[in-house]
Amino acid sequence: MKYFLFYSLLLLGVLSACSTAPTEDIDEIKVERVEGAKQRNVIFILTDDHRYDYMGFTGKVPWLETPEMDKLASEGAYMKNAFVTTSLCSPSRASILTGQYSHVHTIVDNVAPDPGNLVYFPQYLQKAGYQTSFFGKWHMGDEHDDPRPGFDHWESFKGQGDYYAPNLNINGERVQYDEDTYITDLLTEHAIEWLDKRDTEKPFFMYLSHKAVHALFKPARRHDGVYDGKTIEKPATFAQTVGDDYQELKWPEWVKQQRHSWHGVDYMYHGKNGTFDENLQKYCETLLGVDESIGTVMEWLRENGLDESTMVIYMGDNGFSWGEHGLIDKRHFYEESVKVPMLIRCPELFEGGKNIERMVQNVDVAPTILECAGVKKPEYMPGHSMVQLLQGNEEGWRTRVYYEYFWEYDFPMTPTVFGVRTDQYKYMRYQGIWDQNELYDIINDPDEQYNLMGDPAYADVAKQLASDLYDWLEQTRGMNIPLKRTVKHPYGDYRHPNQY
Ligand SMILES: [Ca+2]
Repeated sequence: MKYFLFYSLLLLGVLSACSTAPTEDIDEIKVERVEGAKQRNVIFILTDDHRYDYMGFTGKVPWLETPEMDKLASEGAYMKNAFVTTSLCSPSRASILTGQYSHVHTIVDNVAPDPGNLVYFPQYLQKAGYQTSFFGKWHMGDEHDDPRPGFDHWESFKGQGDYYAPNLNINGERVQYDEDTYITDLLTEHAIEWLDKRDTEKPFFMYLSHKAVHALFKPARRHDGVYDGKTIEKPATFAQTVGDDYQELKWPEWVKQQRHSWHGVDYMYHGKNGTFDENLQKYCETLLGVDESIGTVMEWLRENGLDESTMVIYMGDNGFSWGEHGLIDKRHFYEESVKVPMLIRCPELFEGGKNIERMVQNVDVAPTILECAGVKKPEYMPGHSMVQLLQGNEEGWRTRVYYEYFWEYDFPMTPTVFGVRTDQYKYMRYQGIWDQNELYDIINDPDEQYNLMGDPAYADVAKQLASDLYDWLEQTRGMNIPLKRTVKHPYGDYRHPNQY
């Protein structure tokens, strides 16, 4: 088996100092403690497909109310430029848990198998004396919901799970809940029960991973209908692909094509879940349950006198388009797809009420939490602890974030894309398709409307960013695209049904 694994990795071209680091055997994991460092309690709350700006305090959606998120932001920090390295559930989750890029951990899409050599950062916490727990959506590397390494207590479900009548795998035991049980509430309730029963002599880490607000959206019954009739002002880039206006703007053809697909505004979810407005309303109503969950967790911390010392991180696993470029959902490298909500609160560590502009990434989560646990970051993790930014020190912080998305058989309308973003520019390079690459000045064109590619005035910028992109790929062993066996009928491709 060992030799087979070695050979597979070699084939994938991902064998590197990064991916071969530790094994999943807890006894072989080396933990280096920082002498004298406090072992802080940490609660990480992850949500699914919540975009970065759909929160009450941003004012983006005037009627959306998220009082608990607002409070987290005002008492903590709003990371305004928090990015995922791949905008898709499984790859981003794997990046959070392993601190690695997608081409390194190889969970490049939602069906990629677990390569068997991944180490999840909670394994280091366990080794450092923490009690750890996982509640909710795992959906990463194999479909099963059996307990994964790193967690003393485990509650999860297969794949996407169900909003109502959920079925949980609780430490290996299967439990079926009734039709009135709503997943967000159930996970929160169980998380609080675990906190109540914890060993108060040991530090804790809790990973609360909501199914909400993933499509097909279903709010808690108490929230169902509260946003009936509401709509948003359509984004500036909503309509250019109705006709041919997009050609003047030099948008790629795939964007036009995707408009009438599972992930486009004209045929969203193939009509299975209502109109654009109805979907948007249900998305926002579903988010209200998550906001209440945050409130319940924060109330428990206050009641137990732990609200000053505990680090609480709220984050989304990827962003979501609501009509920008005529698209819905994620995968592509436009801002609303790759930016995620990230709120961090820990009064004992830093003063609240901050908006932090510097670019952070999902691969920074593991280093941040390890620092809070007084554990040195393993050398192979490329991310950085965000604690320095939270404490006002920007020295040496990154000036570029890189992006990769690998084409999926089931959703073939979004091509493979690699990219790089600075504070001012974004460069997108498509792979395996005859189409237009993209370059935007996101300071002067935040809606990403005017593609500057081919403009002689920006040729040097494009050339430099392309060069930076390939430097990153070369340095991180990202020059090979991981392929997976896909022999089945495609799921989200209405043009080619029942084909192989
Ligand atoms: Ca997701």
